[in-house]
Amino acid sequence: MTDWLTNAKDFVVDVFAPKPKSEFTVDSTITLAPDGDYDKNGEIDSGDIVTFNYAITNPTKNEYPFATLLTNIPRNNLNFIHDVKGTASLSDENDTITIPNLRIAPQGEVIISFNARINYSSEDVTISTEPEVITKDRQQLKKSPKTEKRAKSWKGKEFPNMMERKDK
Ligand SMILES: [Ca+2]
Repeated sequence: MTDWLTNAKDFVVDVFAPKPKSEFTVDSTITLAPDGDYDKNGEIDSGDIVTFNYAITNPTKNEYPFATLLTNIPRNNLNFIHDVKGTASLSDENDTITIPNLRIAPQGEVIISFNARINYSSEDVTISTEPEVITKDRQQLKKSPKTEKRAKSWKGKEFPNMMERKDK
């Protein structure tokens, strides 16, 4: 193999080799919840239920007891927070959602998710989260970029009958 080709191959291997994570990270996604897509169009609309998912990764040797995940979710476009997983406590005070009392172990990972229904709205609304993890002394460990999704208005669709009784 010629030198330039060997060099090129080494370069490619180096670029694509998985690198061990060394930084504290917090990632978020917003997806349609299973069975949350009420109008079955595969898109997020007002009235649908979405899942907020968070993955906190701590590759360091430090333990963070009593850490808090600030979702920075604007709470006003959401209702019916349910199906909370990965945490025993969730606060939806102060118009946002906060997950307190997390124990983040050294080289540990914390996965949290919950579902929320998007309010019925005659306007398109944006739902978003900008996750941030702070220590018990309120020092910032990590703040990640905002994840946002557009939820379409119910205009032009049949307005669902909220009073419909399911138990008849
Ligand atoms: Ca939908």
